[in-house]
Amino acid sequence: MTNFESLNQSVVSGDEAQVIEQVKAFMDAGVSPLEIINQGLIGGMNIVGPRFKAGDMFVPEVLMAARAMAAGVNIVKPFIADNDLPSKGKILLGTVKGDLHDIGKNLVGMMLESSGFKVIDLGIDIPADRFVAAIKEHKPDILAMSALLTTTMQNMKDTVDLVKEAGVSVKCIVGGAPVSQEFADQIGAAGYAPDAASAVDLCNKLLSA
Ligand code: B1M
Repeated sequence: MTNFESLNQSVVSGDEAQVIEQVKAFMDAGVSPLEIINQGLIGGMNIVGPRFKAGDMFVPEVLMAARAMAAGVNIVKPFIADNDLPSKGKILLGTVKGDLHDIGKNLVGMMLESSGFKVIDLGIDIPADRFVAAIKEHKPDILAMSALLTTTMQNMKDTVDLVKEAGVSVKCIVGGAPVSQEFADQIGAAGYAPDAASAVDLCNKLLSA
């Protein structure tokens, strides 16, 4: 079994150069890109979260960790997206209005891409009307929204409502740390996924139904 502890620590300490070096070494050794992401890079961010919460890490350190993680992801990403999988469907993705968190959303996008979905990522801070305009333009099968703040998750409801009002055909799904299945049910979303891998399962399920 591959030991990712040292890569985890490089992410935590925000050492971008070391993350790049270690990720390259794992790739050269033939370790699966998904394993590098899930256990090495996400594994590192999973340590950062609780430390930030406990006040043991501060915003600049968290940003450095996020940047180091993104540098690692950038190396691995082409090897996942180039899997030559047929497109299973189109997913429109974005973080809702007022919310600038994108690490989890980007992981969801990468996992979806690597599973054969075409992903259109609108980015962060996306208001409901921009989601609806993009649905009209790109005609996705699924709209996947991310929110990391209890305040911004309410904007998912605004988007679901506007999608219904606009009469566009798309399945809305939601995710992000404060979001739950109960919340998804309350706002009339078609589904909820607690993590990136579950988002892939959910999209597979919704599009095969
Ligand atoms: Co922010 N932040 N942050 N932050 N930040 C949290 C979310 C927080 C929980 C930290 C805390 O206080 N304990 C807290 C929210 C509290 C709350 O509302 N419940 C918080 C706060 C308060 C804030 C600010 C308000 C801080 C301030 O300025 N006072 C501010 C808000 C800015 C804004 O958005 N308007 C802020 C800012 C920031 C940074 C810019 C410093 C940075 C973001 C950098 C970036 O994203 N580019 C940041 C970070 C990094 C965090 C923490 C530490 C880590 C988030 C993260 O990336 N996790 C976070 C604490 C924590 O999570 N414990 C925190 C790793 C990532 C892989 O997980 O995003 O959960 P996550 O994604 C998962 C799942 O949730 C799921 O799959 C992903 C992968 O498995 N998922 C989906 C996510 N989206 C999905 C969509 C789907 C499906 C699944 O679609 C269907």
